[in-house]
Amino acid sequence: MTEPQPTWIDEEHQGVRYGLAGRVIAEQQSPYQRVTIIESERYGKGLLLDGCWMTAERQERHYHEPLVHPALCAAAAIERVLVIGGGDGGTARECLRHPAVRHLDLVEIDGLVVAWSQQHLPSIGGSAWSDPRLHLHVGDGIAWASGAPDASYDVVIVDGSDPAGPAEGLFNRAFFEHCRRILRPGGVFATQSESPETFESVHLALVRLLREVFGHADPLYGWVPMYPSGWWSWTFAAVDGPSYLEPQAQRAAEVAAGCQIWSPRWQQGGFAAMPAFIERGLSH
Ligand code: SPD
Repeated sequence: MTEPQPTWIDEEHQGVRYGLAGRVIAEQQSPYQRVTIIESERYGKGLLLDGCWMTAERQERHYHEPLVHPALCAAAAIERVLVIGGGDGGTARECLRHPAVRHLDLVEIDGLVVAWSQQHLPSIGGSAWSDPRLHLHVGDGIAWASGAPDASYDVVIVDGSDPAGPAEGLFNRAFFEHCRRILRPGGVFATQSESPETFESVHLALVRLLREVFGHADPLYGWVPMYPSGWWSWTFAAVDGPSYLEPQAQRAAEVAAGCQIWSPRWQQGGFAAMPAFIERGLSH
């Protein structure tokens, strides 16, 4: 059988296409969403959910390192970590590079995302899949957070997709209140918080809500070239104070040499790089 010729695979928003030349190698409707695996020349194999880019082998570090290290380098302790979503394994992989992490619960709603990531994108989860500290649960992360005991995690990370479909509940007050409740004192919460350009109103509403719920929340800006506009954000929150702004030197030193994007210097610039229209939007 001849292989399909490369074509354009696009995510489309508001009259703009964000695409890669490549071919679809697997596609299936799961109980939750359409799961697509592609192969591209530029970024290798990749994953889309409901037609939206999630990750790709040679691009994923732009997203996973900024989501993980500001939180893991700041929380008072990092013994117990919860990751909600993140079924490709990239967020878990970055967390488990921190030797002080003893137990990581990864709660992904869609078993097909996990199975196909392990099969087609094994480098993204890497050694996380066989790390005894990883506890994989295929189930609803919102229910997991609401059922978890008070003060049971040092870090909670939400690595969900966009606020439509199965990830919608990962953007609301009730869910964030549980995330705050299950954090230990000195704990840090982190979530992907969409593009300030393509999803300006979602981004603003999310940062405002996290500030209300946790008391402290700040967005970090960077680039994920395959995502809409390429301009992305991650938001960190904490009850006790904005510890996430400054990485602890010892923790940073343990992971920095293995990072492609994140460094203490990059993080400092990313928090400072708030665009003026977002600064204005957050001031009222
Ligand atoms: N619009 C893309 C939002 C993607 C968030 N999660 C990606 C999963 C990578 N682990």
